[in-house]
Amino acid sequence: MHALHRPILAVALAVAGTALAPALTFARPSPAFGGDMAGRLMEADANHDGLVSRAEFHLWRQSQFLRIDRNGDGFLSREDVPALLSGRVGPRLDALVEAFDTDGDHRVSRAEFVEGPTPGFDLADANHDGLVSKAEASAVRDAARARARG
Ligand SMILES: [Ca+2]
Ligand SMILES: [Ca+2]
Ligand SMILES: [Ca+2]
Repeated sequence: MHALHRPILAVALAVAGTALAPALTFARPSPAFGGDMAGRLMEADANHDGLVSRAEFHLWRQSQFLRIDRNGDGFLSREDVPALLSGRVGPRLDALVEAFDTDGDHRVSRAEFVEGPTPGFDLADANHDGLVSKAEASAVRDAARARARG
């Protein structure tokens, strides 16, 4: 960890952290994150047919996993949060571990994450056909924005 004290690296980590935070927001299964998630859900549409299938969603989760697993050990844990960001990002990661850690080892394996709860997808898939359309994603986003406005 001594390398982290070098200022340039610290800045690089701060920038990386801004990418890490939304990834964690997405992963966190809380009703409040619905809008945030829906805005980015269409990123999972790998074949660009305007629909996100569960298979596409799971594939997308794999790329999210690689983003969050910053130390590349194959598990999501506090060790992936730079000390610099532990105050802001740490609690989100704790929430993620709480929601996704099915075997109770206090870290989240790739399988636990990829196959874990999908509250955002479920919320967006209003007609329960296993596909999220652009319209469904927009509807969730708009509803969340309306809630945010009060
Ligand atoms: Ca698709
Ligand atoms: Ca890790
Ligand atoms: Ca685990």
